[in-house]
Amino acid sequence: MSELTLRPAGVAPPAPEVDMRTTLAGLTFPNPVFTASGCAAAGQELDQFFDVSSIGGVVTKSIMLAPRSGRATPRMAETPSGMLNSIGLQGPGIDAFLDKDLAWLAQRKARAVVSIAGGSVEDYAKLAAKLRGRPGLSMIEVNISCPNVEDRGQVFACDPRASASVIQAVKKAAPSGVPVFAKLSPDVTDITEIAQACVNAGADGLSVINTLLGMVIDTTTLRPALGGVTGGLSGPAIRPVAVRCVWQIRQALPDVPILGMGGIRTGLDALEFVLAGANAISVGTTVFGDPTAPVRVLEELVVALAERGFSRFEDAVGLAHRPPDLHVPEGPDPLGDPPTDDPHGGTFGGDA
Ligand code: RRO
Repeated sequence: MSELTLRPAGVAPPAPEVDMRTTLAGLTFPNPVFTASGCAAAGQELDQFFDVSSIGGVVTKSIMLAPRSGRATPRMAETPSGMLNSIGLQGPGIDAFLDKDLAWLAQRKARAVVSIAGGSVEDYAKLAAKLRGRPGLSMIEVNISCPNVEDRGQVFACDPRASASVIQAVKKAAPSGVPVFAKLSPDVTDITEIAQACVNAGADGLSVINTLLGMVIDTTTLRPALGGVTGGLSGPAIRPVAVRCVWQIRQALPDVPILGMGGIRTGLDALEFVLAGANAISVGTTVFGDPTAPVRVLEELVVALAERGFSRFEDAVGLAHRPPDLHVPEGPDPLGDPPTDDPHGGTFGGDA
């Protein structure tokens, strides 16, 4: 007879053992869950809900050279399974950000990914230079894809040459040894073309994706709901688009680190991005409703991986790209052991 160990009521089951470390451009993070730029400022507000140093990293709201008041209000509108924002890069400017926000993240021992945004190539270079010698800085995310700028010509990520110019300038000016990720827009014909241009220009990795340009019209006022008229669509509504972008870029650029984001609410949502090829994920819009979401998603992802037989997070990255003949059937394998030429045969079960 097998032994049965009863767990007293109210005692949580032991946390599953999965090595959650991930390496992005040579930097190893304790786990792959980050905040998403623009959804948690610089992490101060979240720190009352969980220890911000316990997640992979905090991606800060995009910062510009000068303080900026942003777009006209209203700046948010609800949409089915998502929301539109039209913030317009509101922020204190780089100097105040460095003194207050980055200094706070360093003191909290959080891993900071600083998102920078400029109106010109020179702006980006100046911002990158300002980050030299700053404690607490882990990576730079170059936001070339904000949809809420005055004209679409300023969305560098819609053009491969403009994207490359920004990335090249940032790489030249940035502190050495700090990985530079380019944040891409899904609002393009071929996102892999922009991804390739960024990598050719020196990007160490890619953040995929920013919001999609959208619009809501208020049927009571008979006018656009947002002061800025158009806005960036985020939330679960965009998740399939984001997963598709991660998938396409992983296929085109098998070795480039990808930070995936777009509508992640649960561990299983995160797992989708990982299987598509993301080496890490950012949790964004859902934080507005559940400020504990980054740690909850991390815990759920650990359980989801353990349930599927993974002992290492990194073994799951890009696994959905394996050829169909390596597919593991659902339920007990009627043929017994997986084929010996299956490199993943021993790493996951058939109960997914
Ligand atoms: O500030 C914004 O309005 C904003 C930015 Br910088 C961005 O990158 N994406 C977005 O949806 N909104």
